[in-house]
Amino acid sequence: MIPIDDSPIVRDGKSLILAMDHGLEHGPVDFEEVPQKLDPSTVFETATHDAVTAMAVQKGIAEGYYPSYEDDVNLLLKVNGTSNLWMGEYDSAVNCSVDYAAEIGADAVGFTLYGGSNHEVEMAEEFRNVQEDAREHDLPVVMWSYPRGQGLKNDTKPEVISYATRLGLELGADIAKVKYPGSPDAMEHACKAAGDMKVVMSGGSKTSDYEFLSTVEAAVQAGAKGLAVGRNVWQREDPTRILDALEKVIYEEEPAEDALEA
Ligand code: FBP
Repeated sequence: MIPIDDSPIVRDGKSLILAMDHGLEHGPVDFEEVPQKLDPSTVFETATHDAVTAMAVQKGIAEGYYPSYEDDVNLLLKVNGTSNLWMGEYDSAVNCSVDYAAEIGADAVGFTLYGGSNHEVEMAEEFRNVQEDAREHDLPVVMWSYPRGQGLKNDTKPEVISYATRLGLELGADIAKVKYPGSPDAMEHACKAAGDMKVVMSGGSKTSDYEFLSTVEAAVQAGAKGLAVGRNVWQREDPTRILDALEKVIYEEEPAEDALEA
């Protein structure tokens, strides 16, 4: 593990990663209600908020848009990803090398591992290369640890999420991003299973302000070190308002209700 607390993607031991790789992972459908967000610059603007410690994007978006934001945004380059057009067993193509990510200014790299997929073995081997190359460049590695596949009927069960965080620790991630396992106790166990590796909660599809913030609050109280979120921020009409509230819930550990009142 590298001294992750010194990384620019960490603020006071925590992270708020703004993800915008949905155009690849889900397709333009995620932008239907917010068509202006099809322009990646709009989300880079949102990522300049002080609460955001890194913006997670794929290589093409980084090449095209990051140069205008490199003074104000930390880049987390997602080095694998697959479209929703792919109908096979869960897998993810490695789309960018760590060397190239470093060359275009990445502050960290991200990698999705589908533990439990029929492709887990190949994916873990790819992760090994990414993780070791990242060490050469002193770049932290964030694992999107998403157990999924034919054998897994419920990918947010407590034991599945604890296994997901543990996979991150065992394989050498610095941060693992996991789905909320449904209760504070289950989240606490998942964080303990991660040892001293940081766990961040995954945002998920858009919910109400209170529902979203109270889940983030519960996750942070249970030991999560922040959030990696996309739709719950940039699909909102006013992303700044929710980021102001997230800043309070994550870094100041304020209750969701108080954070929303301000
Ligand atoms: P959201 O907060 O919008 O769920 O984004 C986080 C993220 O991990 C993205 O990086 C990724 O595109 C998406 O979720 C994948 O979601 P899923 O595979 O659950 O549909």
